[in-house]
Amino acid sequence: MMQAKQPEGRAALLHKKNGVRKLFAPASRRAFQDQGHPGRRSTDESRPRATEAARISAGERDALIAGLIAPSARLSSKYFYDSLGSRLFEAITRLPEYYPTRTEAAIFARHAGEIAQAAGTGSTLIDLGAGNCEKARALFGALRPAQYVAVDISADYLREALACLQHRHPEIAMTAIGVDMSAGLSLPPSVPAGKRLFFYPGSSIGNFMPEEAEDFLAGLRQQCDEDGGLLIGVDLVKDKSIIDAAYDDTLGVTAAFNLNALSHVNALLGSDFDLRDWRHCGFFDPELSRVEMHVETRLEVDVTWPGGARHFEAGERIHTENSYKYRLEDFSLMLQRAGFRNVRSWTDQRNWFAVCHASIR
Ligand code: AVJ
Repeated sequence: MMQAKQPEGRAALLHKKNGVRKLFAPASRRAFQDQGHPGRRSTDESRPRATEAARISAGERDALIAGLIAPSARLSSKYFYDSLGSRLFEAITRLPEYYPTRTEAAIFARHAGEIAQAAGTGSTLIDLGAGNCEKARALFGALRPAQYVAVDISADYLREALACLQHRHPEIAMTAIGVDMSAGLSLPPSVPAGKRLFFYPGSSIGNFMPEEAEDFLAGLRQQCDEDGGLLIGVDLVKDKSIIDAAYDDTLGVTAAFNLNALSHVNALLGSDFDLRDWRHCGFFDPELSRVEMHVETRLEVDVTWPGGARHFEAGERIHTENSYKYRLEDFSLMLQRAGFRNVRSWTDQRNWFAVCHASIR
């Protein structure tokens, strides 16, 4: 776990309100601020407030606040992915401990021929959570899609990636769609109805609760004609120590990724989370078969935003992510309950990760 440097002695870490440690009496507190103490944020001016707050809808803001003030505070994992967060995730995929991305890539590389045989060529490849579009690009040769539709929450990041990709593959029609899929997916009419191949790699399906995952898959099934299909990656249950290391790496990149969600929330909400007060917490719970990520406060703090506030006791957590791990048999059954048939799967030699293809008929 990443241990950030403690800026002050232990006594100073007892309670903090409005960004100022309560240790100081009001007069000395002012003197402290006026000196512009290095490394200490002295005023609110350094925080992005109203300008960025405009980028969140009223409904989304309400949902975000509801999570923050809930007795067990929670924050949707979609808040990881601002432009820095998307780049931090990309860095995670290159960490030695983070096995999913490279294991999945090895499965795609090794079984590309068989996968293409199952999935067919000339499809409209719909990449759900496309990110840097690397995974789809690696399959273009085998799948030879007629059209590529990249869907992701961070549209700016997506457009950059797609511009570069279109340049390299002028033969494939490409579209970028920026949507939040956590509320289900709806495609614009410009995406042809026939021969849709939904591509959902990376075990992103693990972010859903299992019941929601099944509903989401059933929703994809509904958006396929009879000639459609699904190509999906899923992380499998394995030894706890391997999973723990993947979600709490020694470099602290996952910690930065997790804490960055608070900085993203500050920008959206105008809140005053001080990232130095929070630590990363990520572990596999074998009972629930999921990784849980939390941010945990090192001390008692009050976090405020325009129109609201939340008190956190020392050690209190905000739950930021679930990442479910499946048994292949269970996952295959889920695909079938969602309305898919002919489930085929490919795994690595250690059985750490699986790629599944399923069709409609
Ligand atoms: C993008 C959801 C697949 O759960 O492994 C990586 C996100 N969180 N490290 C995952 C993540 C912490 C990732 N997914």
